[in-house]
Amino acid sequence: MTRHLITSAIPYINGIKHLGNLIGSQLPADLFARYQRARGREVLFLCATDEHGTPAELAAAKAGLPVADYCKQMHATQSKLAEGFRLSFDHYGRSSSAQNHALTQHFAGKLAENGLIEERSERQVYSNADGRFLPDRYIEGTCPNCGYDKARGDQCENCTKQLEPTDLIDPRSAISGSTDLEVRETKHLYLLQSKLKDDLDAWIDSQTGWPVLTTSIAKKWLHDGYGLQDRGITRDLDWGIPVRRGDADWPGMEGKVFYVWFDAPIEYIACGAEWVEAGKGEDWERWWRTDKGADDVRYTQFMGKDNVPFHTLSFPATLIGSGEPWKRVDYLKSFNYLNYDGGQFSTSQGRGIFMDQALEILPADYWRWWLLSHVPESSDSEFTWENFQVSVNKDLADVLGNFVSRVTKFCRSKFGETVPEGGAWGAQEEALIAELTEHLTAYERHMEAIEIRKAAGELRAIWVAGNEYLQASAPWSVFKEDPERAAAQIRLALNLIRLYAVLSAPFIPDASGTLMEAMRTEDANWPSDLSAALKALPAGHAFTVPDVTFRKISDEERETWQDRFAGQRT
Ligand code: B3M
Ligand code: ZN
Repeated sequence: MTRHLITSAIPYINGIKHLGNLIGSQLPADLFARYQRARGREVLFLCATDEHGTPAELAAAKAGLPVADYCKQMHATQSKLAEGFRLSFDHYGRSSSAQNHALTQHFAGKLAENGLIEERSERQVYSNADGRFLPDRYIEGTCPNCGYDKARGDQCENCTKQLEPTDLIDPRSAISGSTDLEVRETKHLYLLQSKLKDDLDAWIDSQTGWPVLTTSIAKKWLHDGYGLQDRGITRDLDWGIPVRRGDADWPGMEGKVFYVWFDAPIEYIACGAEWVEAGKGEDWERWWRTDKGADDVRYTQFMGKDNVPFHTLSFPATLIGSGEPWKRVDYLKSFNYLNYDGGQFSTSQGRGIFMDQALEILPADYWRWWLLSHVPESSDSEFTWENFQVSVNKDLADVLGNFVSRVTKFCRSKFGETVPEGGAWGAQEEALIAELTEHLTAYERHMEAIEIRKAAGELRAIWVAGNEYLQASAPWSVFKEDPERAAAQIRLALNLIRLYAVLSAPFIPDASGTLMEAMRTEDANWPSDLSAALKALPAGHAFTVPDVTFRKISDEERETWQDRFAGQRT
């Protein structure tokens, strides 16, 4: 049977992620992982923090911490939030791990051996006071265009003009403020991606099942010649993976590190090794090496659309260029952007709702349901508080929550807290099962194809069908004339609650757990035949009435939150 290797783009370490980041890769990846596990398939689901590069250094400096300490703390924070949202990673690793150091250096060594790496000399600004080369954005000065005195070496924030560090008037180091700067020669490594163009082209052509958004982005970068320019894969930074050729020193590269986008995707693989090191798994190569058993692995990646070129071109170039049999992605699911209330979510501007804040105001399932059912799949989508309130109140409280509460409370009052016996199914029940079967088939099809909005629509339809059945069959009136018939109806409805728990678990795992507990069952088997599945809880089986599964969001709450999140996060 196919095994599923699933990775989510690894979030930058530089701060707590907002809901736009969450729905752009990690949450949909979790949905898919949970679904595949529920279907009984073997899954390895990996994610990590992306800890290198200038943004990590800058964030650490802002927090007043050594960068290693900052990353360690922020990894712990991000892990906790991931747990809060019930992201079911088999391992949540770190791109700064020893495993990633070794593997990144290994790949660089192989690429060099295969003639795919070239040293090139460049001229770059060096700060004598800081004793280091400065990346463009670490240089500040006066903008030659508008006179703004805090323009950065890559761009003036005030007039948006793109700059070269040498354009700045009175340049100084953004680290120390020193003006003792000079332009020096420095050597960097370039990955000769252009030599791999034909291999990449052939590989992308062979990926017939990819979504249009993915293929069109890949082809665009491949053919306009820009994406496949040879890429500088080293940087003059202190923090990062030291440039080495496998185990050996790389003469002339002392004090340099690999570029963050070179080592970040390699962390997907290294994370497997971390998973084993952490004692959670036995053999990571069986997932990652086609010569070591990964032939029956289907590898699915999840990411935002801006990450696609790195995953369709740069990372495959590393893997192909190594000449070794590494598992490559089979299906790449990419997303558009989620906007926030008429604008964009923004980490730098603190705009929108961040993962920690979301969990402060409501449990994970409320967010998971809204985000997944509004995932920016075919176009950008927008979070508004009105829409959030309407969806939660309607789908979760009125449809699902209300069904559970009516059925369990009615049963308790008329038959007690056990599944009632007597009566038989009739035409109404047959019709319901036929309808549910149709929706279930569609639900499974969309989940397999990772068509998330469509899947959410089918799940909602499955909940609605139960409500309509209850409304039409009206056991509360039937009970007066024919208690046996009412018993049969309620027995079915109680079984529907268990079925809902099983089918909804990938979307709303906590609520699903609550329902399973209330139904006092551990039978979470995915149904193959609904007539049988709806008899899983036999007459006489005890249950309890659960607490409110989902509560409604009041207008007052909505307004309070709207105000609270209108400004900038402080
Ligand atoms: N950290 C960018 C992002 O979070 C980057 C992804 C790396 S995936 C290997 O969007
Ligand atoms: Zn300017």
